[in-house]
Amino acid sequence: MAAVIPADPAPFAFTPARSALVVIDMQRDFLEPGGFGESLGNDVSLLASAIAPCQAVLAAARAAGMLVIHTREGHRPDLSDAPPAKVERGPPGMRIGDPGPMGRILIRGEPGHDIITALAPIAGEPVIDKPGKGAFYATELEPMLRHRGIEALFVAGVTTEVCVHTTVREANDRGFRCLVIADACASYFPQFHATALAMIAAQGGIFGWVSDSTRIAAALNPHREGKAA
Ligand code: C5J
Repeated sequence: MAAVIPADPAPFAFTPARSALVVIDMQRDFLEPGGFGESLGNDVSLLASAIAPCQAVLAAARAAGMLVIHTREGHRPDLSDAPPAKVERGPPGMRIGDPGPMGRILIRGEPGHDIITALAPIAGEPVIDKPGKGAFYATELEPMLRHRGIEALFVAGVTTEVCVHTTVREANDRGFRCLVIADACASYFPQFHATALAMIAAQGGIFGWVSDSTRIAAALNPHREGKAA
């Protein structure tokens, strides 16, 4: 059954069975002190605003029976999938692979690489480990979506202008229609968050649509509107 969500620059029509919620990189390394985000000089508390909206859209998508996919940015312990140009960024001693309070920075299997407890995947939800900023680069995401007949993505996570933007651009080029959930995304730079969202919806929605968690939850679970959660 088709549904419509109010969005910028125009209403977003979708079929829940052919749509997936993709939650990008809501990891301790980005959201908690002592991880990759803080090692680059960022105030990680700025990403906390996305947690409750992500919880709301996760609950709505799960209740609607929609496919939910989580991603994690990170690298193999031997760094064989980490380009030197990426590893060399940031202050020496606080780079990818260096030891930190949550284990080695941005390394798979370390505590910092985990998705935050508040947004932990549940059984049956695929988790895509990605070495790059985009969730399609060097991952199994595209075949996973194609095999399930997915044509629309609802995208949440961090950071808006880096991994969310890159993933939405990659998805758009592959023919997926993307609805970015504004309040379920966040950046260390509030001005970049606002500009990144404006860039998506500008020019008639040059590579996507933008809406928010309240409107999406209402569209996914219309019968629940006005009822206690
Ligand atoms: C960054 C991400 N910002 N998940 N990663 O390096 O946006």
